[in-house]
Amino acid sequence: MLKYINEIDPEVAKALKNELKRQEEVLELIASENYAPMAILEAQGCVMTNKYAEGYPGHRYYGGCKYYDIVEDLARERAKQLFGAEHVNVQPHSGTQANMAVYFAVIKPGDTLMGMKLDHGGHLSHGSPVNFTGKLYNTVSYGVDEETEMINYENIMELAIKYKPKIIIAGASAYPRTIDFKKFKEVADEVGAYLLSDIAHIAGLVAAKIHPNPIKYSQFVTGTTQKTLRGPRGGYIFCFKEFAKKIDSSVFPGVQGGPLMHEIAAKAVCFKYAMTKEWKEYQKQIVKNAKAMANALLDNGFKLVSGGTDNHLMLVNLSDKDYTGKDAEEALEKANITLNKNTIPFEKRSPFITSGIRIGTPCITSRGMKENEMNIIANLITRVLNNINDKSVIEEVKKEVLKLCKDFPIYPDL
Ligand code: DSN
Repeated sequence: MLKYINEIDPEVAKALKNELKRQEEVLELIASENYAPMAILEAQGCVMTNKYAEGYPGHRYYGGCKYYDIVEDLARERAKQLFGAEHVNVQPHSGTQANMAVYFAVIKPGDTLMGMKLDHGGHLSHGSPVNFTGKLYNTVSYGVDEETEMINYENIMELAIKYKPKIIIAGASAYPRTIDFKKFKEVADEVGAYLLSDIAHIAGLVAAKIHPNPIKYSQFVTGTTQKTLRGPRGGYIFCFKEFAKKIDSSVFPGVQGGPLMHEIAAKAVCFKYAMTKEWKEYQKQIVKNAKAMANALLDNGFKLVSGGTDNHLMLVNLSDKDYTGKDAEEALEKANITLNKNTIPFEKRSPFITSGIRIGTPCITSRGMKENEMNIIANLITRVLNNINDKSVIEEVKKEVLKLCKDFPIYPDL
């Protein structure tokens, strides 16, 4: 493994080997991460990294793009078929760039954009003041209901009527419940706004038809391939046919230059995987595992934001504990359990400290783990957090984590 890197650059080779070991030996619960299958890694490390292919299939600004056209067309056709879309652009380098291309296509600086508050589960590119969206646009944010901790569609309607946004963003990066895209469409229609549904987190569930699909309700749908979809890092934009030209020219030459064609090859492979029966079963298992983990944590005395989960993630509310989200993240990391501290709705602490942790099941499901392992992991988490300052308990849990990881390898061929 890494024959050529070893020869030219032993320092990088060492870091790569250590990272593989780390991934194999850690229970990865970060909700936005996953393990790309070998076929995807192969595509990402292929000769298509060598060439410029600015433009689109059949209309390139460089010669020699015959095979690039084949690969991009395959990615586009598969993505459209998978999600039932009229048009897709698979060139955005990331989810944020996909969102940027949509905004640049249809709204102007100073226009009003409405998205979910970051500390209620939204994403930076949905209007956060520290993001370009917060700097370029007039932003209005909606949150979750204080009592149910779920999206309150009546409140969104009231806000939309009051502030008249040009674009409304439905979607989140830390929301454990089903999103009702039809209701978002009713709000958008009421005020004449565009609807952008950002499915980055839930794309795999949507493609497997276990979460409602926003395609028919939204002029624009953006997402990434690296999360529940289990593909390479990258973005895409679906849109109604009438916006196809606008979106394509907003991506290139609007916000990007040459597409990352090796990533697009990997996206094509990812969409092919996503059409298989096994892959749909895998998506179902992600959700079953999340529910099993949520129930086990509730049984162990933890509070969950909104009381549970419908998708691949949950938010544990630690505000009744004598430790913070940061403390929990650090203690669990010592036991080889990786997750991220996360703000909870109506958070009182800073985003660097927080009163919550976010737990996702895509990675551990990719390892082949099922409900039984979710109970074991929930108990390991509980043992660490109930003994957060006890080094010997953390050491014992780490040993059990290492054993579990060994029984469920990620990359036996590497
Ligand atoms: N930063 C990602 C997440 O962790 O949810 C979203 O882009």
